[in-house]
Formats: sequence, structure tokens, C-alpha cells
Amino acid sequence: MKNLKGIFTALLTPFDANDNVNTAELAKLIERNIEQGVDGFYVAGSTGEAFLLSEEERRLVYKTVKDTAGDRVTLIAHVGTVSTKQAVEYAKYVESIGYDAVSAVAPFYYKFSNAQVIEHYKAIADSVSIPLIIYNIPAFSGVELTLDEIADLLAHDNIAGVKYTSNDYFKLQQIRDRCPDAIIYNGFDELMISGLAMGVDGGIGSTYNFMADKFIKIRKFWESGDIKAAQELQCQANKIITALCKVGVMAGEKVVLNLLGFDFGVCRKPFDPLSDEQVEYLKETILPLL
Ligand code: MN9
Repeated sequence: MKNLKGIFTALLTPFDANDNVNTAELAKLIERNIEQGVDGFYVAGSTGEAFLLSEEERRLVYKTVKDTAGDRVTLIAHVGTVSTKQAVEYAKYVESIGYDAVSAVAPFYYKFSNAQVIEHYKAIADSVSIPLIIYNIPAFSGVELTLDEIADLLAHDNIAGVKYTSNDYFKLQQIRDRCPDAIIYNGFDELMISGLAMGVDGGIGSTYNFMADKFIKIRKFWESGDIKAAQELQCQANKIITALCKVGVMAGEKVVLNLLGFDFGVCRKPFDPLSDEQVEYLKETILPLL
């Protein structure tokens, strides 16, 4: 099994002028991230606009990333959907094309019980032989599993870890303590060193699309005991993230990539494209910090 620890870019999905997935630009970004030294990619997650893609497009994204990255890095496919059946189909598909792991957000919208959410996760985990990473993001999914429920899921033979996107770092530390073998990923980039302090094994982040180098260094500084250097770099990254939060994170990230010479287009409706003033603001605030 490939190493699941480390720094994983939650890939954005580029769209061309006709609103189709731009596979050439996606391949270009993958190469840049591999050159920067990422350990892998998290494919078609929130950042990849998974819920705004058709089934065919999602499969195209999975395939493009695998065809481009090959075996050079570890690949985690986000297969989450509201339907267990559909999530299982995606999981089987990505396993068949050589992915190393799957991940899924909790089924949302219908306010399923936690017992139903747990059944959903176990069904995905049982359907494939590659490991499952739980995607814990209560603010977006509306699902808050308890510590006991998360620990119970992590005890499943084929559930390897959790992508932890929440501000509750006490709970993260409790998961770490209860499940020493689980792979835990930090989910909010702006809190990477908080996660490291509580024992994460790496991070999965959207801002890594254009600044993976900073997060690779933050982790290295932290692990080598240079806390001051890690804090300084986190502080610098957070100035960038503060600017992104002002305009909308994913739309802003696409603008930054476009300013760096990519052609990522804009986010899909109902997201709005940024105004000229917002683009100018990002250009002045972020580019000097990269
Ligand atoms: O993949 C991302 N989470 C979401 C993780 O988009 C919900 C993060 O990287 C955030 O975009 C980032 C900014 O808040 O931390």
C-alpha cells in the first residue's frame, strides 16, 4: 500500500470557456504540484466542485488525474454523494483504475441519522479493497459524528483515517489518542500547525493548489522542532487565506492560478465570478507573498 501520510493537494477542477472540464490545465497543475513535492492528491472533493459535476465529468476528473500522475504520488478519490449506491459505484470505478484510497463526505441534505451515516461509510468500505478515509466536515455536511462513532468506524478493517475539517481540535486530539494507527489529515489550511500540535499525519488542503511548497515546509519545520519557523510560515499563509476568504475561497484560488499563468476559468454557477476589483485585490495582496 502507498504511503497515505503527508501533504495532499485537494485539486481544483478547471473549466474552459465552454464550461467543460479542462483536462490539459488539470494535468499542468498536477505536474507543478508534483515538482513542488506533494505526497499526493485528493481528487473531486469540495474544492474540486464534486457536487457541481455530472457523473461523467467526475469520472473524467478521476481518470485524468490517474493518467497524469501515474504511480508517482498517492491518489485519494473523494467518492462522496448523498446516495450510498452511487458512492459505491464511484469507489469501485476508482479502485479499477488504480487509486490508492477513497474518501467520502457524510451523506447530507436529508438529515440522515448518525446510524445511517455509519452504515453508508461501512458499505463503501466493504465494497472495495483500497482503504476509506472519512471526510469529517460538519460545517458543510451538517453531520457531526461523536468521538465514539468515529472511533468505531476507524476500528473497521478497511477504514484507515479521517480528513478532519473542523475547528474542534480537542476532539481531533481525542481521536488521535483513541486511534493511534489512524491516518489523520488536517482539513483547514489556516490551522495546519494547530493540527500538527494535536498529532495529524499530514494535511489535505485547497490552498495547496498554488502554495503546496509552504505547507510542505511548515510540516518539515514542525517535525524538525523549528516551531518558530513553522509559525512564521503559517502566519504568511494565513495572510493569503484571509484575502481568499474575503472574496470566496475557491473562486479566489482559481484567480490566483490564472494570475500565475494557468487557465482555470471560474467556478460553476451558482458561484459567481470575481469582479475586476476583487481580482486586482488578490493580485496586490497575494502575489507578493508567494
Ligand atoms: O480541502 C478545504 N476545505 C474546504 C480543504 O474547502 C471546505 C480547505 O483547504 C479550505 O478551503 C481552506 C480555507 O478555509 O482551509
